[in-house]
Formats: sequence, C-alpha cells, structure tokens
Amino acid sequence: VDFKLYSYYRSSCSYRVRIALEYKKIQYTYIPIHLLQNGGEQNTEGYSKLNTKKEVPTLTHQDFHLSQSMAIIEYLDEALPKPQLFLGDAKQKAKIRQACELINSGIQPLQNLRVLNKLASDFKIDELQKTKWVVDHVQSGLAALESFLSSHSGQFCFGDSITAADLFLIPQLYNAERYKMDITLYKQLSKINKNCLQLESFIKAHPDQQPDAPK
Ligand SMILES: N[C@@H](CCC(=O)N[C@@H](CS)C(=O)NCC(=O)O)C(=O)O
Repeated sequence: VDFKLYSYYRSSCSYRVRIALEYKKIQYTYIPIHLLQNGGEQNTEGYSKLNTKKEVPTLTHQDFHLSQSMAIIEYLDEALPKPQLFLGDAKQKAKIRQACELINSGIQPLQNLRVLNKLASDFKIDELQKTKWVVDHVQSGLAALESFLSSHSGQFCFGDSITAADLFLIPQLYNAERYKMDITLYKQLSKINKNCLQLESFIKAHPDQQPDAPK
C-alpha cells in the first residue's frame, strides 16, 4: 500500500480525507494519532517533522508527504482523477471550493482543540462558555452555508453528484451533533447529510468505524 493516513477518528479534517480515499477506492494504511493522550501525539518530535503545524491529517504517498486536508484532497483529485471531486467548469469548481472554505476557514479553525484549550487556559472560560463559543461559530457558519447552497444543491451540495463540498460538510455536521446542535434547523444540509450517510464511502470513513475509535 503506497498511501498512509495519519488520522484521529473524531477529527473532522481527517474524516474529510478518509471519505476522499474511500470514494476513490484508494487503499491506505491507517496510522492513529491520539490528540489527547500523552500530551497529544500530534506534538511529538517525530510527527511534527511530518506536520509542522502539529495537526492531523497528514497523508504520505510513497516518499511524498502532505498536510492540510484541502491540499490533500486536491492532490488526490489530480493524481487519481476518477471519480472527480472538483467537478464541472471553472466557475462550478470555484463554487465548490467556496463551499469547502466556508467550513475549512470559516468554521473548523474556531473550534479546533488548540483554540479551545487556549481559551480555557489563558482566558479562563468554563465548559459552558466553551460550548457557547463553539455553538455560536458553528451555527453562523452553517447558516451561511445553507443559504449559499440554496441555489446549488440537489441530493448533494452541488446537484446530484458527490463533490468535495460534501466531504467537508458531513464531518462538520458530525461535529455539530457532538455539541448537541439540532442540525435539522438546516433543511438542505440535513437532507444532504442523510443522503451521504447512506453511501459506502461515507460509512467506511465514519469516526465510529476507525481502528482508534473507542469500542
Ligand atoms: N486546516 C487544517 C486543520 C487541521 C486541524 O485543525 N486538525 C485538528 C483536528 S480536526 C488537530 O489536529 N488538532 C490538534 C490540536 O489542536 O492540537 C486541515 O484542514 O488539515
């Protein structure tokens, strides 16, 4: 197997890449990086040489290694284009990227573990305030996405084909549900979620199915 993925079962960014690998039927070796145990395995010297930001995911392809889930998914889509994740003409591809970025830079960084730990350690926020911070940012991001997708979606984010946008959306909704948010408030997003969660690639990539998920 030429591909290895350094992943944490519950990490939404790892989940995005796992769906891409499954959707393209790429075999890979799963290397668990536990984000909480032993001070966080992402912080070890060995791993931080592979991923200088000390985050998951990291993908290796033979002697090539890459971090940042967007860069990884774009690489996979160029190296193994079938089935394609950035579909359509230049305008449609840009819109797909726009949807991805609404999550990738608009939501996920605000609720990343390191950010939440910093808010607790340096700004002394408690668990309730932490949840409020996360919920506020996730809700406003999802509302923006719901409204943006109204002129694009069908069974999936863009019409009736899977695109990269679905790979970013489904893990973010999984995360929202972890924080007990009611995602049925977002009619299209929750419909797309249901449709995707029936597909084999999304099922196999789900956090519960990973080797490092608690039994
Ligand atoms: N933009 C990066 C974000 C990666 C990221 O934030 N990963 C999280 C898990 S989803 C992480 O490793 N957090 C570890 C930490 O905050 O210490 C990507 O898309 O790959």
